[in-house]
Amino acid sequence: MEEKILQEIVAKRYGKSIASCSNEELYFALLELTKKVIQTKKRNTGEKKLYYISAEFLIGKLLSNNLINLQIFDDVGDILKKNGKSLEEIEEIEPEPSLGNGGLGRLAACFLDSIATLGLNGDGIGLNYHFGLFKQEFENHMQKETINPWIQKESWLNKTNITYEVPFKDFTAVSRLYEIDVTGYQNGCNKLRLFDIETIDESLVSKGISFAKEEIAKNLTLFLYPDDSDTNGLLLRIYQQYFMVSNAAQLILEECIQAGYNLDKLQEHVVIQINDTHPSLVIPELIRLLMEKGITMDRAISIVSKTCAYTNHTILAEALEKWPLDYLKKVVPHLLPIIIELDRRVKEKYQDPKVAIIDKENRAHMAHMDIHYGFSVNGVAALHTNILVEEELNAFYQIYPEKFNNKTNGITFRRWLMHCNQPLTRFIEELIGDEFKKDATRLQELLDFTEDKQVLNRLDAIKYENKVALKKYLMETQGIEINENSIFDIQIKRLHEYKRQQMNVLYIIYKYLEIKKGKLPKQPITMIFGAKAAPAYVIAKDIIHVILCLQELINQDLDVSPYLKVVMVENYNVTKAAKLIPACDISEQISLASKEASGTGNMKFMLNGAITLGTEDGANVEIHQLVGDENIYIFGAKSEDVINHYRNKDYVARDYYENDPLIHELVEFILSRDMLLIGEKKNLIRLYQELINKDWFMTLLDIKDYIKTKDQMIEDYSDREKWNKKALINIANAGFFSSDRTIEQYNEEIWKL
Ligand code: 26Q
Repeated sequence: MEEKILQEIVAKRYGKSIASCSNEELYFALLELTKKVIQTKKRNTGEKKLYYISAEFLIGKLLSNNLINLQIFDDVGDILKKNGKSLEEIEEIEPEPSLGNGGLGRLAACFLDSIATLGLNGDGIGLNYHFGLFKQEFENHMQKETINPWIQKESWLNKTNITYEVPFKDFTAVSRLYEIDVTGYQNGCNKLRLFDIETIDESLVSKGISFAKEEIAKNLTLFLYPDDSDTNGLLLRIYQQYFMVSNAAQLILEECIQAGYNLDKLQEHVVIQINDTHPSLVIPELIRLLMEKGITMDRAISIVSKTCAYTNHTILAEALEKWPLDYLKKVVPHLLPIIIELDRRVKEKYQDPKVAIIDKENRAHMAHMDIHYGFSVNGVAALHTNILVEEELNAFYQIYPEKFNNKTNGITFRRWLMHCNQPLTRFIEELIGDEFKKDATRLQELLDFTEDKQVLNRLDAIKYENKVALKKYLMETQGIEINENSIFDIQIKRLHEYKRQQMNVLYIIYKYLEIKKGKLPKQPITMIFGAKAAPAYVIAKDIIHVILCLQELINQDLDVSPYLKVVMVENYNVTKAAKLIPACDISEQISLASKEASGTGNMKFMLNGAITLGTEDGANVEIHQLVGDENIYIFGAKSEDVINHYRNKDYVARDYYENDPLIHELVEFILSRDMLLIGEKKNLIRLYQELINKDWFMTLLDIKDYIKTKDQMIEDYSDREKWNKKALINIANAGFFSSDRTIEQYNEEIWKL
């Protein structure tokens, strides 16, 4: 069936047969084919609709994802094979839409997949950034940023004729809505709705990713989260956020009016999920628009408060958005009276300055507005929600205990198992059938095989096959050779001090020095990193520099390189994650306890049979509970300890550095002759100073326990049967982390669609 359609498409487009098309031609033909098939699918509908508003949707490439969900992946693969083509190679042609920074954006993408799969009536709303997260290149052991375009003449985007006017102080922007179909696995479709402005001027970009920030009409949707380190950047963020939510609010109201709903009962037909504080201005904007339609302010506030729900993704104070009123006045003066009134009502009832919307410095706290004027506040893992309730947001919890709830994150198994790890998927099917694809908890049935040597050997063989595939990929893309018989230890995530890539760096130094002294590990180890650092985040970039220097140093060292190898993958993104995760043995989840809200990479690794090396942080806590002490390696200070250190201000990095000879030696190595020969003195010194004088995320507190635990892990790896059993137990217990489960909980407890 598909074969005939594909033949027709290529004949019409290129006047050729499938076999004589290039991969590029076939990619566009498959795009057309997939869009055709989507047209035949039903749209999810209902009396009530979810609008998931998010500044980021890190959807990644969509071709395979859609083919899988439409259940034509295998057929299309076979047709191509028959014609001497490979879907995997064709996929390489597809540009990746990197419309997110990391976890929060990828979560939104997984959620869209699950919402559609569960047949729920819900769309995503966001912005159509022309350039996704910057493309990372390495030059002289440093990160260099360049633009990352993804929109082509033909793409997944469908242009609509929906446009709105968005009023700013100095001009009115005219928007245009684009849509991407979201296919559910064996179910109906929804949409990702991305707003754009037609006056964008891509030629505004000069060197790297710098651009003229003043001409808002020309740059509003040019970039995802531009640099916010200067005033113009910050203002642009407010422009973007208001543009996003004003369009969203207008679209929502228009859809309700078209459906004939009474706006007075908006909450019966609409629920808005506010993904972190980035879309928070939707609250005053909806109130404003309802008032324009003749509804009183009291009523409007009451309606909106029953319609909006807020998800918190962080407890890092610096990531919580507070907008100076002066800035808001420059961009959206018409929202000011509403925000001031919302604040006045709060202050009238509650005198505690901690719960005010507008603080003494005249800044509006977005999260505070969300909590007062939304009906639900959720954290993203059990530990995270507890910390919100007991610490960070306790003053709010005292007022509104009923609003607080937890929704432990999840991942879509369609992408993070079925697509990225086909050998493992097929093997699981052989063992327990394919019900796990719709009901992930069925993976538990794998526990019947924990003593089955044949099964454990097959698991080992699949891991090996995936390692060989990664080896080939790294050779092709970066010209780097790795040893498929070594332990693959992987840390892939945004570069941030709290995630502690620098602690992993100290371990590498430790291992390097050990090997130099003749203490060889039982197995060779390959340490793989993938991470982008925010362009203005100086220390994060210094950490990348150190990793790249170590990569070179060790590579050149003939004593050490047979046993230890460091690889920093360039331009880490969703596509690369899908190639790295199935090949991993050790999953590095080593954030300072209490700082990682959840983590979702940890879940992807577990599902693919890697063993977690982690702190009791975020969802690691829940992984630990599910697999038990035997099947995870936990180390480091607990979150209560960490919170106490901050409270008592009693952590002094320098004490560890001065009093512990090993720690001293490892930190000193950063400024060793060998490192200075390869790297830049300025960058190395800065990181060194940071570690001994500040170390805000307590690397030196946990480093010894980390080294001990990781060494134990490497030791244990040699008992292959025991290790493979751990891997199987991890896979079997990963079902809880399906985003289908997460979305069912959102729906049952918050959305009620
Ligand atoms: C805020 C203000 C100014 C500029 C930028 C920002 C900003 C941008 C992006 C703040 C936060 C983000 C992204 C946060 C994020 O990705 N958080 C992650 O969310 C995941 C999904 O819930 C969790 O698993 C991770 O633990 C959390 O770090």
